[in-house]
Amino acid sequence: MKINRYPQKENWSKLVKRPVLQREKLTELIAVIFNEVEKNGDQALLDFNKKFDGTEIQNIKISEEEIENAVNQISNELKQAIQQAKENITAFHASQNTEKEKIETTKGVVCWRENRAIEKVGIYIPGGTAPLFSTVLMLAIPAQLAGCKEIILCTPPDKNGNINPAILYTAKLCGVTQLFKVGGAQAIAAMTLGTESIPNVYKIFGPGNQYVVAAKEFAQNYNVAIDMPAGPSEVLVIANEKAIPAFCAVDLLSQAEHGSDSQVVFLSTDEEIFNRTIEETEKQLKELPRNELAKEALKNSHFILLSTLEEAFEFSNLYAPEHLILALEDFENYIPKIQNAGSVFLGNYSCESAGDYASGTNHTLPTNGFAKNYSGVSLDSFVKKITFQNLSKEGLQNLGKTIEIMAEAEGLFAHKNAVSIRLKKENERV
Ligand code: HSO
Ligand code: ZN
Repeated sequence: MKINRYPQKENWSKLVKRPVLQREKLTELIAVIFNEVEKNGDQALLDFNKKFDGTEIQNIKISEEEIENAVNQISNELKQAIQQAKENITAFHASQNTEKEKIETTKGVVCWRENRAIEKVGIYIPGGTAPLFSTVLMLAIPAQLAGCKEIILCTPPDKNGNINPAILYTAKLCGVTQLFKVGGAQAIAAMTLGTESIPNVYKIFGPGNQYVVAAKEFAQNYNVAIDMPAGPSEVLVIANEKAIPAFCAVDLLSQAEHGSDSQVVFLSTDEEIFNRTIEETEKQLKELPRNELAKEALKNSHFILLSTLEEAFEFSNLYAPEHLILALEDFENYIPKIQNAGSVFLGNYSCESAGDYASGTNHTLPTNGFAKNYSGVSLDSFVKKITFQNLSKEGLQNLGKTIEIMAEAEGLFAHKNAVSIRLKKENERV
């Protein structure tokens, strides 16, 4: 834990920097993987599964039977929880669907936009220490609501060739059309290039390790879009004298337990709350099963005492956190001060895990300062918006002169003539 009391503003730029990850130069390796997948398709995927994860499986595609078996392995309690989360996520994302609105910009000139779903999308769900079936909800629900025809999911099998049943159950529940047992950069290559079993897709979503992140970046060379640039998870909590230290500590730890590279930031304007939150964090850390990971994350994390809430919001906007928690009672007064953040949690009872799982908002959010220029995943992430226009004869008469003058000024006479010919013909007819 890095503890800072009243740091000078000149030093803030150091404090808002994310820990620099020792990223290997991965592009060459990723290029080799893409090449192999392009040449050898499914066989390359089976070979990589064996080579990188020590898993020997015969079939990349997950069968209906495996999915049915997963359904039987999930407790009713978990099924009900997933159901409630699904309903809330569906309600929130369905509300993002805006009706098309036709605008008459000049009399006789009508313009509008229509949504079209991205036809084929790919979802990557990492293996590793936590089976993130909640991420399946966050990506498959808006994909299905948007009307994506093919929703492909890739996830790595465990040593025995199995997939966590909650991932399979949730995928089935949320309309994923095909599932595959493949992980890492090779999964991203497969969804980019297509293989005998895995269709290529137009946009790839989901978190992953540094190989997956590098592969998603590489996929863009093949005209495949990605959800957003990725980095480790983070949270920033702003607390004043009304905050409850045990609540602040547990929110910081719930982000820290994601991984050793997570970062948490605690800003307080009250010295007592500040000290007690540090104590609580240390106390609660000891009891967590994943305390080794959380402890590592805390090493990179800042606890900062500031003089005013004004300063706290200024710092937070500079940091641009993925998650921002306002542990304040009068949070409403401060909402206008928030400029850069992925998702905001207001008041002492809005824990980040509510948004991670079940309140309805999406948990795929911009990290690493990208909250300055990116939004989190939403229904819009799964659609393209096509503009339409219709000019009536009268519309072209009303706008024609403007187009002709501008085209001539740019020296583009076919552009000008496109109007002139039409209007002339019209005049001749009259
Ligand atoms: N906090 C994570 C999402 C997540 N949490 C999934 C639990 N499961 C992303 O920011
Ligand atoms: Zn989380």
